[in-house]
Amino acid sequence: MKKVITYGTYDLFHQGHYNLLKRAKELGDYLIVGVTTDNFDLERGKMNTCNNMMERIEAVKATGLADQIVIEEYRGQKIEDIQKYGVDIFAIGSDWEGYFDYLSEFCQVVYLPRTQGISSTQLRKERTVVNIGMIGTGSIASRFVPESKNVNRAVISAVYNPNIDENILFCHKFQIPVMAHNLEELYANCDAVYIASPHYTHYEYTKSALIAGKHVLCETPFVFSRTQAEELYTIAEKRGLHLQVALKTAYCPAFGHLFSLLKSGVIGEIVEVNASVTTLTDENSEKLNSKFLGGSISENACFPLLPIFKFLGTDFRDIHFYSKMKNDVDMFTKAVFRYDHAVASFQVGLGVKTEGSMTIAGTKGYVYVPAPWWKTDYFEVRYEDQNKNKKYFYPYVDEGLRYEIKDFIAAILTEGYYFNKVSKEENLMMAQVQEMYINNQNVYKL
Ligand code: C2G
Repeated sequence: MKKVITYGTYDLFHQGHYNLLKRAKELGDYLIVGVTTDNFDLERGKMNTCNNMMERIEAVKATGLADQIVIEEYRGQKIEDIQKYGVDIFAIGSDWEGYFDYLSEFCQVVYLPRTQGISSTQLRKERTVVNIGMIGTGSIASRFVPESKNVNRAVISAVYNPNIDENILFCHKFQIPVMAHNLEELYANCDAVYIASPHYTHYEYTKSALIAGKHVLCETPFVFSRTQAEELYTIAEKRGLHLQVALKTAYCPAFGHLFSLLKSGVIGEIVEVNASVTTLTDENSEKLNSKFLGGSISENACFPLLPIFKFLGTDFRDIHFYSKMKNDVDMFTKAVFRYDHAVASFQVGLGVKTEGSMTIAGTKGYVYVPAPWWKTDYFEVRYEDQNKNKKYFYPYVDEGLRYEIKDFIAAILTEGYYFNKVSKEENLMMAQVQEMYINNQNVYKL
C-alpha cells in the first residue's frame, strides 16, 4: 500500500485545499492529512486564522478524502511522522517548491500544482474588518501599525495628531488612508480608536471616543484616578462598547500560560511576587517631566501591577512607596504591598537600572521569569529538588503588540462571550495605585 502524507492549516477551507487533497490522494492508496494546531500556527507567525483547530479538522474530514488525520504540533514533526506511519510520498502545494527537499532523504517529495485565484488570505480579507483610528503618532504608534498588519480584520484607517507636521509625516510613512484634521474627522473614519497619546491626555481622549460611540484601546497607564476609570467604564458599558487597556504583557502567550499554571497550584500557595521594570531615559524626555505626569510609577508601574493583581488579587491592605527623586519626579520607585497572606513588591525606574526579572515565590517552589519578563517567551518553574525543574517556551513575535490587537478585534467582533484578560477591577485598581502615589499616600521620598 502506498501511503501519502500532506500538511496544512486549512483555514476557511476552500476549493484550492480540496483540489490539493484530491491530487495528493491520487498519488497513492492511503492519505494522511496533518492539520496544524493553533499553537503551532502561532509559533510559525500565522496568528490570523479564522477557524480553530477543531473546525479545520472537521472541514478536512468532511471532504471524505483523508484516510487518517493527524495533528501537527511542532517544527520537525514531519520527519517523525514519515517514519512513524511508514509514508512513501510527502505531497505539498507548489507554493512550497524546494522548501521540503530535505524530506527526500526519508521519502519521495512531490510538489503539486496550486489552484490559482483562491487563498485563505484572500477569503480573510473579504470578511468584515474593524477600522481603527489612531490618536498619537509617537514611538509606540509607529510600532503599532506594522504589528496590526499581522492581525486579521484589523485595518488602520485614520490617524489624528494635533501637531499637523507630525501627522503628515506619520501618514506618509505608514500609508494611512485618512489624515484627520480633528477628532470629528477621525471618528467619521473608524469603528474603534487606539489612543497612543501622552499619558495625561488619555482620560479626555478615551471619554471623547466612547461618547462618539467608538470602541477604545488605550495605552498604559490608562488614567490617574479610580473615579475617572469608573466613569469611562460606565460610559462604555452603557453604550455596549469594548474598552481595553493596551497592557501588552497580559495578552502574550507566555503570560497567559503562566497564569493558568500558577492557578493550578504548581508552586503551591503564592506568598510573594516581585518584579522590576527599569529603562534609562533621556533626562529631558517628557516621560520625566512632572508637568506631564511623568516619572517611573506613571511610566512603568502598570507592568508589575499586572502579575501582582493577577496572582494575589486586588485586595491588599496597604502599599508603601520609596522613591528616588530628581526635578520633582521619581527616577526610581520601590513599592511594597501588604496582603493578608502574602507580600508583593516592585521596582520601576527611568533613571536607575536594575535586573528586569520577576520571581513568584510559593510554598512548593517558585517561578523565575528572566528579563525582560514583561515580554517573555520563556520562564522556569523551580523546586527544592532541581530534577523537578521545568522550562517553558512560547512564541513572542517582534514587538508583541499583535496579541493585544488580536484580542481587541476579537472582543469587538465576537458575538456573545469574550474573556477579558485584564478585568475591570484590575484596571480600576491600577488607576487607584497611580492616584495613591500622586496623593503622596505612604510615599517616602529619598
Ligand atoms: N493550496 C493550494 N491552492 C491554493 C491554496 C492552498 O493548492 N489556492 C495548498 C497549499 O499549497 C498547501 C495546502 O493547500 O499544500 C494547505 O495550505 P495552507 O492551509 O495554507 O497550509 P500551509 O501554511 O501551506 O501549511 O506544516 C504546514 C505545512 O507546512 C503547510
